[in-house]
Amino acid sequence: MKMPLRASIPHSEFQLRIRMSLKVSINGELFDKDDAKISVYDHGLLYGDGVFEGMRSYGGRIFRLEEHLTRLWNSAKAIWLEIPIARDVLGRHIHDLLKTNGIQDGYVRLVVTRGAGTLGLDPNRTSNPQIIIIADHISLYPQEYYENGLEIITASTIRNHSAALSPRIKSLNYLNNILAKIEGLHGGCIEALMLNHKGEVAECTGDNIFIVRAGDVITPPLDAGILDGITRQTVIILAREEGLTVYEHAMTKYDIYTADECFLTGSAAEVIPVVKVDDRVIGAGKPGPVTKDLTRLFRELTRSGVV
Ligand code: PXG
Repeated sequence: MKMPLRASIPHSEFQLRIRMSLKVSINGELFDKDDAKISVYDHGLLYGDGVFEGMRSYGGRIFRLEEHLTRLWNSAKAIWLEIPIARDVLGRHIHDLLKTNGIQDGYVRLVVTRGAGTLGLDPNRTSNPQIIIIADHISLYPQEYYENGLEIITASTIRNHSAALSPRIKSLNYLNNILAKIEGLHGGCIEALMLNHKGEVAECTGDNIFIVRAGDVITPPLDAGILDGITRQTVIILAREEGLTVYEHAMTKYDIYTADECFLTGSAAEVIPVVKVDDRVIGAGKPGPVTKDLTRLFRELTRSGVV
């Protein structure tokens, strides 16, 4: 017998779900998650014309908010998009939304689109940029990956050529990375390594990459054509504070295959070990000591209340 949908949810739980409905902010106005909508004429949708940030909150505070806002404003400037709100007001809106949604340790997606326009590329024929803030619960990589490490493959899709679209811009045009991600998924991997147009290692589809060799920490430089990751910046500082030497060096796949350790960094993933790349076992095939140290230090920092 078919039961009506609501009958299957105990009354109190149903009420709880209603009360817990997440709010989404669009231009400072709050909407229920399911009612938060923007125009199908928005150039963010029609052309990927816009910028975004993905941030973490710990204990209800955004980690490295100022760095994220700086990157957002720089991304916007690079695409001639003026963000029609003051930085500190936007920061307040983000924290207010976390509070409204009752989120302590969560994920915030900040999106600024070019706005609704005509069916043509011309950004002058769009209305105001739309500022969207989504504050939701974080879905992390499964814990087993942190314990045993990830396996990744190199995608054939290369990172955007810097002269075409700078990878420093966190734009709504993520197809380049999505194609690489699909290649990874087809190979049974949740992340994929991307090279640049010179064949050097750039980064993964949503994470920066590091290796450890003879105790030194090495990561590709920004001019390898990568996103200036905020977790990457933080891990470089933490490693140096630990007395480790950190190099920002161009590297090839060979350097990864022959490394002692490898790990990825990103706001969502934090620090996550990699133990196999293109079927080559990295180092001892399990998360190495430097990776473990940096994972712990990053966790301590983010859980310490430092923003
Ligand atoms: N490289 C790329 C290409 C990214 O998109 C990072 C590195 C890491 O940067 P941060 O500043 O987070 O340390 C990113 C950002 C997601 C998601 O939903 C994650 C990112 C981008 C888009 C979506 O998991 N990571």
